[in-house]
Amino acid sequence: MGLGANNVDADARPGGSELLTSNDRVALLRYLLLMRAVEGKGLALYKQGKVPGSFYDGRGQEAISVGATFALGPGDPVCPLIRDMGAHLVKGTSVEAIFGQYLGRAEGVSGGREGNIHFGERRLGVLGMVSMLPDMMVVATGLAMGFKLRGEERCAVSFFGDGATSVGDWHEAMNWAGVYRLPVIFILENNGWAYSTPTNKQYAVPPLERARGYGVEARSVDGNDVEAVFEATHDARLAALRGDGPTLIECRTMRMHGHGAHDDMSYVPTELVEEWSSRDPIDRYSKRLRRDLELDVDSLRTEISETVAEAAEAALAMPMPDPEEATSGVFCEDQSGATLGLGEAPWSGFSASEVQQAAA
Ligand SMILES: Cc1ncc(C[n+]2csc(CCOP(=O)(O)OP(=O)(O)O)c2C)c(N)n1
Repeated sequence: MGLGANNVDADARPGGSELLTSNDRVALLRYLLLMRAVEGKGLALYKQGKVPGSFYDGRGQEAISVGATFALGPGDPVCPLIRDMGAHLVKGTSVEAIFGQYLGRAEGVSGGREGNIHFGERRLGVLGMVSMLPDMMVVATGLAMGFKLRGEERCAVSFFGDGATSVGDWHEAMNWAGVYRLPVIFILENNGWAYSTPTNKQYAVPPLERARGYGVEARSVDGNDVEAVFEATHDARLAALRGDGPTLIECRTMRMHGHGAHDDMSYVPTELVEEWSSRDPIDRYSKRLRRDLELDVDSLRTEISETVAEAAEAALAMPMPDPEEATSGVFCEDQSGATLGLGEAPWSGFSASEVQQAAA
């Protein structure tokens, strides 16, 4: 059986995070709505036969990649997986480029070489994922090792699911990060299922306890509360930059769609899905901002769906890639394109001078 919805109710938390201004909170809701709208439209295009391959999304888990990435500085790279479109959006990947990616177009992020999984804009500090789970843990740990050796004030972030915690590389990455006190944040999206395998068939000792066994600070938050995820990541980042080492943040959540569009999730009990529907991260945050800021959420939704519809139209008009180009960029022939650049850092807590300093 997967996770029950018996954890703290975010609606009960009055006020929200003191680290966030009203504009920050609206920005968070905007990213949440954007992620859902982009993936909803992507799924519709897939069902129309316009997206090659399969289609994967993070419905129900939006608060995790959005909240965590919002806490990061421009120089902090992220390693998102298939549930983490929010990381791409917060770092600054354009919605048009994402649709170009879905549709395999020349102006998609990977120039039409891939579908909706293995892509990332390195110039924004986003690494395209390696599918073998949990290899991006090792990549993020290696990045953090590099930052430490070079004395750079940056931390790396890796997202992964509960299933990834059962594989050997997870343990090696945790152990190495713990031993060398590396500036890395491990974001565990514990949705109770690894494809169709529930967590009680996945591990005997919870990931938090295993993390502590490797000397990694570990905490658990409500993954459907975007501000809780933001705060936990903010704290973990400060600890990493202070030299206090790695943190694992378990975000308790539920995947509300199948593993991919081909999976009807019939292995998940209906009652569990219903229970989690009432804890939808976007509905809850919309309710809070209507209450706290008297925000007109409907107008925001309309604006976002228009943006998304226009971006999808623009991508449908993009050319297909030139077949002659298919093998270019497969191997690293030119180091200049391989550099990890600076992403956007929209949180108001980063002053303009901090962002400039990172760029210098
Ligand atoms: C080493 C390895 N084995 C199997 C797979 C196939 N696979 C892709 S995703 C997945 C389930 C992952 O579950 P989890 O990490 O809990 O993430 P979730 O799908 O729940 O978001 C599996 C088995 C893989 N990518 N890598």
